[in-house]
Amino acid sequence: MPLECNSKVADLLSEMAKINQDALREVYKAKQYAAAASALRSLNFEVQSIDQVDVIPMLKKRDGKIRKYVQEILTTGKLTALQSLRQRPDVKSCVELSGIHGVGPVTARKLFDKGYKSLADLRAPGVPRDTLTPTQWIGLKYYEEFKQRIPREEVSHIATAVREAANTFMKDEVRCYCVGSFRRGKADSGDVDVLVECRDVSLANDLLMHILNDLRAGSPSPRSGILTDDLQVGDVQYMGVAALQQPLRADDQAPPVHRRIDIKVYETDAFPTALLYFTGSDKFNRSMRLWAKRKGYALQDKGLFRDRSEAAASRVRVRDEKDIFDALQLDYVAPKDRNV
Ligand code: DCP
Ligand code: MG
Ligand code: MN
Repeated sequence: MPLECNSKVADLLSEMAKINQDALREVYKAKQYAAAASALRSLNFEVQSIDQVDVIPMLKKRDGKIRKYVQEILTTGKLTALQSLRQRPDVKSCVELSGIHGVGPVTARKLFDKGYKSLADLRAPGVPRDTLTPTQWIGLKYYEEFKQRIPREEVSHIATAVREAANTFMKDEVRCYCVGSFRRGKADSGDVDVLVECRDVSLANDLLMHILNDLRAGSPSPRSGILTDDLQVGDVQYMGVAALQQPLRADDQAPPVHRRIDIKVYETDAFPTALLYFTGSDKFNRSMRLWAKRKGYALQDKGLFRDRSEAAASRVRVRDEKDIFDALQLDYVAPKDRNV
């Protein structure tokens, strides 16, 4: 259970991080704010006076800026530096524009400099096609929908459709997992992540194309129309948009919400490491990768390698996630415990 006061301080610091990342393009500062916020969130006691933050090394220095901000929030409940940043028109615009899927901070700033200061400006009639890439136009179209969290039940329905599509390609069942935050047990997710196994690596692209065609409008399958737009179609990786064709509950009148979906196909040998990687969290991955590196291994989505060369010959044979933990002399961590 997060502690109320700590999360209030942390939320304001997270907003500073976001503004530094998306609008000011101060990447280093953004990381500092985010790190301080996450350290505060992980404390097991409520911070009431500034001396108590001494347990966080990066906040220990007396004249540190973030420490002073924390102090201000603790005593006044506000952060004036943040309040004035929020008022700046360029900051407001860049935060809004970089919320469009596919628009990074640099593009957001360019759009702002060209005079596009809001979503509404980009949605106005007569905006030239080449103002955004095709992917960014789709991001703009579904801006509000992509911002909504996806309930677990809906994630599961969309992933099931992908699994059913995959299983019409091969005679034997293929392994198909709904990964990301869903597999870590979260009640809702930001997108739908699906990992599909292909036993014959030479058929991986065929399998992915088969799945996509099965789910697109106009296919004869009962799942037709679930995929509504493509963002990026790679050989074995797909990023796109999905929407359920029927509401989850019969009495639900609202039209289906468009969701971000990622589908990835991996060969059997790489499947366990891909499963580990795409289950995350990204922080959990970072610490496990670092651990592997210290032991002389290279841990990637494509495999666990005995040395840094990542040559096929140095690939460690793993049949499941447990084998990866074993090889690295780690106790197995269940997906629900990887939410670090
Ligand atoms: N991943 C990673 N590093 C990245 C991006 C992704 O290690 N830079 C891995 C870990 C993630 C997984 O891929 O858990 C899926 O990426 P998502 O961005 O979909 O993140 P989650 O599914 O964890 O969260 P969300 O609910 O926001 O989708
Ligand atoms: Mg996800
Ligand atoms: Mn994803």
